[in-house]
Formats: sequence, C-alpha cells, structure tokens
Amino acid sequence: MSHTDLPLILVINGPNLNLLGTREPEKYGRETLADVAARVTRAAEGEGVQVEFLQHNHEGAIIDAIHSARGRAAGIVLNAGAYTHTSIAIRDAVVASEVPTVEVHITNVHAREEFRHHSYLSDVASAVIAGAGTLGYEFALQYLARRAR
Ligand code: CA2
Repeated sequence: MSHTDLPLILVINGPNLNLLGTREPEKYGRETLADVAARVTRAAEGEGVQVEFLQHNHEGAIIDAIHSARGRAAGIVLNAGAYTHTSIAIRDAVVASEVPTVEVHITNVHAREEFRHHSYLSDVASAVIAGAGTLGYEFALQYLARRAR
C-alpha cells in the first residue's frame, strides 16, 4: 500500500496554540506545536495512517479545514482552543463534515475557570480528551486510527 492510500487523520489546532512551548509552560508544557506535530506524525506511521497537522488562529480557516475533511479524512483530532467555548459555527462544521472527531484539550478544562467548562463540541464529538497534556493528541490519533481499520 502506498503512503497516499493510508487513511488520513486531520489534526486541527485553533487560536494561540502556535504559542505552545513559548509561554505559560506551567500550564501548557515546554513542547512546541512543531514538537507535537513531529511526535504525532511518528505515531501515525506506527498506526498505519497519515496525518495533516494544521493550526489556524482564525475561526473561518478552522471551519474550512473541517470542511476539507468531508469525504477525505477518516477522522479529525480537534483542539479548537478558546473557540471550543464560543463557536456554534465550528460545531456546525463538525456535524456537517460527518467525520468522527475527537475533541482534545491539553489542560483539564474542568479544573479551570467556569467559562471553560462548557464546550459546544463535546456532545457532537466521538470522544473527548482533556488534561492528558499533549499526549492527548496521540491518544486521539490511536483511537481514530483503530476505528478507521
Ligand atoms: O487546554 C487546551 O488545549 C485549550 O484548548 C487551550 C486553549 C484554551 O482557551 C482552552 O480553554 C483549553 C488556549 C490555547 C492557548 O495556548 C497557549 C499556549 C501557550 C502559551 C499561551 C497560550
């Protein structure tokens, strides 16, 4: 099987996640988003899937990326950042994509401010992972890869 025949998993990161590893290390750790991308890409090889790893600060760009998954990707790993707590538009895009989506948060949002306890995504997601640090991305990938087989 050639690389391009492998099931595709999109990993989509939302606003401010480009800052990972550069600020607030006590909260978000010391790894950069590029480090996470490298680790997830390596994990994908072991799981027999390919990944596209994206980050956008703009809501519309995240929606476009989710739309691009429809009929093309076997799964989406989505850390929508703060849009998780505000965006009905991203929720609608996840539903419209008809692609199994795992909501990931690096931090345990339930142990943080009240406004982070509500997610517009959780009830339309296939699974939710919060508080496992950046390992959550790998757990999500494993789950989606095994579901795709
Ligand atoms: O825990 C998560 O992964 C979050 O999705 C991260 C969002 C936050 O708004 C959510 O409530 C939970 C914030 C991402 C900001 O990332 C930064 C990383 C390093 C330094 C500053 C911001």
